[in-house]
Amino acid sequence: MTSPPPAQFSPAGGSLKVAIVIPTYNEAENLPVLITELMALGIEGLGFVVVDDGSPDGTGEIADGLAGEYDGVFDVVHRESKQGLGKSYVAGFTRALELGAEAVVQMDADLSHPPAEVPTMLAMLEDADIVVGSRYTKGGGVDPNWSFMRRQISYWGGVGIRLVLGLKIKDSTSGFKAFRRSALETIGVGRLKLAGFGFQPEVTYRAQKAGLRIAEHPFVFLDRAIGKSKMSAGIAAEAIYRLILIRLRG
Ligand SMILES: Nc1nc2c(ncn2[C@@H]2O[C@H](COP(=O)(O)OP(=O)(O)OP(=O)(O)O)[C@@H](O)[C@H]2O)c(=O)[nH]1
Ligand SMILES: [Mg+2]
Repeated sequence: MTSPPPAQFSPAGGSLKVAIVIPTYNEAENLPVLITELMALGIEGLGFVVVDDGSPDGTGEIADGLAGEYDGVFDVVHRESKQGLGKSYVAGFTRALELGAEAVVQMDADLSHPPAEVPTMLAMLEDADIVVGSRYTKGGGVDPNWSFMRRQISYWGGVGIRLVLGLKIKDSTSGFKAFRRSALETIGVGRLKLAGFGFQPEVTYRAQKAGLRIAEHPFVFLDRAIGKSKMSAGIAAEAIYRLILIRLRG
C-alpha cells in the first residue's frame, strides 16, 4: 500500500505490528469478552479493526466504546447493512493494511476461535506467509456438542472444496488465519469475490496459486455460546458451486 496511515489512528506508544480483524453482526455480548482476552495476551503493537454491518443489537456502538478506551489502534468500520462475511473481511483487511499492520489476523467475534492460539500463529509467521488455524490437522477438532449433521456438512463440505480447488491444506474453510502483510498484498484483497461462506477457501486458493507458504496450526473450534448457527447444506453447496466457477475462470 502506498497511502500513509491516517494520523488519528497512530498508536500512542509505537507502530502497529499486529491488526486483528473482526467482522461482527449481533455480537454485543461476545465482542467485549474477545477483546479483553486478546488484550490479556500482551501482544506487542496490537491493534483492532472491527467491521460492523449495522448490527441491530448495538454491537457497533459497543465497539466504538471499546475503541475510546483502548490506548492504541482500534478502528471500527461501520457499514449500514448486512453485506456478508467476505465483503466485511475485504473492508477490514484493506483498513488494516492502510493502518500499516505488519501482520493481520482474522477471527470470528463469537469466541469460536480461541485467542490463546494467536501468539503461536503469529510466531509461525517467521517461517510461513499464512498460518491457518486448523480443525482437521492432528490436535485440532470441533465442538463436542456439534450435531452429527453439522459435523458431516462441515467435514465433507471441506473435502469437496479441497478437491474442487486442489487445496493442499486440510482445513479449507477455516476463518481463523494469520497473514504476513506481504501475503495479503500478493493475494490482492480487492480482487476477492465471494461474499459468504466461500470467502475463506477463495483466500486460501489464491494464496496457494500465488505460491505463498501456508502452514496449519491445530485448534479446537468451540461453538458460539450465544446466538444460533446459520450453517446449512444449502450454504455449503452454493459455496462449492461458486468456487468451481472461480477455479474455471481464475
Ligand atoms: N460484518 C459482518 N459480520 C458478519 C456477517 N455475517 C457474520 N458475521 C460475523 O462473522 C463471524 C462469523 O460468523 P458466524 O455467524 O459465527 O458464522 P459461523 O461460525 O459459520 O456460524 P455460527 O454457527 O452461527 O457461529 C462472526 O463474528 C459474525 O458476527 C456479516 O454479514 N457482516
Ligand atoms: Mg461462529
